[in-house]
Amino acid sequence: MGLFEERARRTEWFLDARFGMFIHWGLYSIPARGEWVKSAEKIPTEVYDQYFEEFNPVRYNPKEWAKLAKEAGMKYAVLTTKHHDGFCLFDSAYTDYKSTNTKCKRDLVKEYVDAFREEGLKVGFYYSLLDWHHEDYPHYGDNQHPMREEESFKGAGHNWKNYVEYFHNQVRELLTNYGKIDLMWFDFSYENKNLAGTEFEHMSGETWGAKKLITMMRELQPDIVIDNRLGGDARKPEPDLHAGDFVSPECMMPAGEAVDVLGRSIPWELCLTLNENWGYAKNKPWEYKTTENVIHMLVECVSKNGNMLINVGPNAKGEIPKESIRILKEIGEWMRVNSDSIYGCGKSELEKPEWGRYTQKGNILYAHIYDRRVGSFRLGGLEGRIKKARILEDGAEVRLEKPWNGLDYPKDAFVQLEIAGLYDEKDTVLE
Ligand code: FHN
Repeated sequence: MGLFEERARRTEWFLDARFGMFIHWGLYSIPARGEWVKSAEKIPTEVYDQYFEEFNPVRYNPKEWAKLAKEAGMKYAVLTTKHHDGFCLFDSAYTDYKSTNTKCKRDLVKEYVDAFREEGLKVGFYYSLLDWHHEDYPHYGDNQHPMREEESFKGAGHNWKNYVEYFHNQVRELLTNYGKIDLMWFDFSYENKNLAGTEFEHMSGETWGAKKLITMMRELQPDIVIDNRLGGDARKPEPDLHAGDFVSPECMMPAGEAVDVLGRSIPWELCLTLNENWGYAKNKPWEYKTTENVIHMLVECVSKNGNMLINVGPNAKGEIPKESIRILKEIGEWMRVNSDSIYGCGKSELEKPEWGRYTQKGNILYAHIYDRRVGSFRLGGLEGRIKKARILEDGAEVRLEKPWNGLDYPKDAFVQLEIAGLYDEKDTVLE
């Protein structure tokens, strides 16, 4: 079986799940100015370490997080096991900079895995390739982020080989000590999320020992789904080994589905924040997205064969912000009656209609109607091709006779139709 077929087998659950929870949490939740605070404010390690001494999330209860994710209709979650500041939320044998050495003395990752598995969700780990704490990761001046300066990245005075060995060992721990892990989300930066790996070759692939790392990971967890941020090109007929199993656009909706050079669909996942911040932040009064906005983005991702991973940033006490909880519960209300148009669905062979979007599963078409201020409602030129249509939420029949008299629901409702029995190109009704 080639890498393309292997990728298709591994990502079956991922493509069915469509919707997940991203969780950015760590020491940075104490300064509450976002996860880049150490670099952005040039905080010296000895000052930042006050947060390590103080960290004690007394109200951390991942069972609540897992219940919220499940209630929102999410099928998987991805927790930061280590972000760029190098702090590990798990009991690693390779560092003292870990949650089990803080006041809480807890393996936060283990509790997360147990709680989310108990709720039936797939569990994923985020792991930052950057590490502003490890002595052998080059801290380039104030920036601490030697993205662009190759010469500094090789790190005069740093033993790069040691750092690569360190993070390979930690990945081994994560994939050995916590049971079956379904997804690994390596993170470097926006340069790595595009389709063609990264424009910074020196920060990609074998810089990270990617082939050896992936081989080890597949030995430990043969079915694990891996993202594309180790670099590599997912578009090749035989994708690079380190190109991972899905591409990971961030915060910006792709124009269309991800395809390889042969036009074959590539799994992809849009990760995005609820309020412009990944880590907990109080200093940026940026608005939260509306629930409707998030639902429309989820529908758009699925209509383009993609997933959506929406982020929450718990605070220093271990609680998800109330605003995030409110939005996720409202999304759950919508998913409770419309998830048939999301789970296991993907792009329709039909052109996008002007009044909304289609998602499709087999020969069941779902019409997501955003705006019917068009008077009589037209099913995008499908007249005569539809066997029956029902409003997804309540199963109500939709009249298909002409003249189209529209649907008796509020003028600008966001309604999902289940349209069964489309005729295929041979004009035979598909049951
Ligand atoms: O620098 C990180 C950022 O903090 C956050 O983790 C996002 C999430 O995908 N990834 C990087 C930015 O591309």
